Amino acid sequence: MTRESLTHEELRDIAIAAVEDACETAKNPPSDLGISCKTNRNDLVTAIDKKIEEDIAQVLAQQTGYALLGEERHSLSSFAGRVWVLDPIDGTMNYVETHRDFAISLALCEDGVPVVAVIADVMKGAIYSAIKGQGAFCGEEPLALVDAERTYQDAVIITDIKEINALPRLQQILLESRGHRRYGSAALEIVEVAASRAGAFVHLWVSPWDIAAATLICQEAGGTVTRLDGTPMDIRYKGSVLAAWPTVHRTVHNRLIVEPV
Ligand code: 2AM
Ligand code: CA
Repeated sequence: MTRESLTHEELRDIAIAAVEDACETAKNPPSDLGISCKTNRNDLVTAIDKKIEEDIAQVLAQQTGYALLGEERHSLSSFAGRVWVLDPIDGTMNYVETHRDFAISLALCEDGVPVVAVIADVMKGAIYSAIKGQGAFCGEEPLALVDAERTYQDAVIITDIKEINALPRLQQILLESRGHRRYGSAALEIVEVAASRAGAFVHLWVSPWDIAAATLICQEAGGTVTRLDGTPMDIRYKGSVLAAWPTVHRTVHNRLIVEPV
């Protein structure tokens, strides 16, 4: 068997096994997390982020040989062909401070398009996965398709104070909705949309590793994932994200971007 002939199912199983091992690493840290700041005092990395990235990189290199983009230490020269995209801990602030709502997010992309996705909600012990064209799963259970008709007035919306400040029209939408929430892990927040627990996730600045896996899981559950201006999601680039149930997506995009004030 050549590496190119590995099927999406085989690659999903390789990804799930690597992520499950990493969950054990995340749940059993040494007493000193080795915390350091990156771009600012709230942009953290720990020794566990780095260890998980190294461990998963090693397993994937050995079992597949494909290139890896990882948040902490792995860059790419190109997204051509099969490429893994890894966030070893999405929600590092939660890992350090709240001890919940952090994820391990791993996607396989083909020419920049996610085709296999695995996201672990580490503390809940839940593994979400998807293969392009085959639906989304939580463990062995298929995720039900999201309600394409339901409106934002009947939905919780996930967003952050930065977005509320930057997008004045968002405030009124939130007031008309069932309320807003924020968990602090973009991958898990998009999974909330996929699992029908929230109608939309609005974020101004996400990176490829935050959204590669979550985009596929949400789309496979019937959600719509674009940039905030409605242009298609291209996970190769940093930018905004609007992930939502179809009607919620249409109306939130309209209210935020299209309708005149
Ligand atoms: P992280 O924990 O991997 O850094 C919290 O606001 C969410 O946004 C998390 O998913 C976090 O991922 C991500 N995030 C934090 N800082 C970011 C940045 N500078 N660019 C993109 N995403 C960021
Ligand atoms: Ca991270």
